[in-house]
Amino acid sequence: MTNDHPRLPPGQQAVDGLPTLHVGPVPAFDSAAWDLRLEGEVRSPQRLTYDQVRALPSVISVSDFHCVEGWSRLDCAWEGVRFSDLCDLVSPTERARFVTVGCENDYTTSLPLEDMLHPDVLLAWGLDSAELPPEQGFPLRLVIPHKYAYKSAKWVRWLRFTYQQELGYWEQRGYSDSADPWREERRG
Ligand SMILES: Nc1nc2c(c(=O)[nH]1)N[C@H]1C(S)=C(S)[C@@H](COP(=O)(O)O)O[C@H]1N2
Ligand SMILES: [Mo]
Repeated sequence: MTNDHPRLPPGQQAVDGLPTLHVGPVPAFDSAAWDLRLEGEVRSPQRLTYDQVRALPSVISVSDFHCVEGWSRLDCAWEGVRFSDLCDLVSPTERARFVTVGCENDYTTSLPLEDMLHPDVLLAWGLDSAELPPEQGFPLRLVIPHKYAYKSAKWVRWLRFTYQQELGYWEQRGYSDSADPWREERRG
């Protein structure tokens, strides 16, 4: 991201731990039954097993995490695959403008494709040199540091490339869809 804004967004306080926050129970993970579907406006839809996901080229990317409720956790060292690398696998069509992210327990969010393509946007399985704890999104979560954390969906199961935007779980309930922490876009 650019450095033309303060590191800590307005109205945020840095905290030490990562407070755990989600709707519904922590889902069980069965690697034999689990898959990740990449679908919609793409030339080659994919269905990846968990082993296939973990075999993709991975990176460690350090970024800050900003929850809309006012806490920020600085310097999270996320490990996973860049969304842009997943994108290369499926080759989006010219019509692909948004991505809807679908999770266990019917949690969803969505983002413009352009935002998803930033190099610090990962599908992550690790944090700070350890596997993610289940309550923090294991086996796979989205990390999109330049948006409020309700966009960083845990327990991701599918990514749908779309032409029309599909509003996510919190976005349908009054939270901002653009969710830019430096503009304090908290409510829609
Ligand atoms: N599947 C799912 N992902 C989710 C949520 C959720 O309810 N379900 N909550 C979001 C919100 S509001 C926040 S602040 C972060 C919290 O991430 P953490 O529990 O790892 O701190 O997860 C986000 N991802
Ligand atoms: Mo949040």
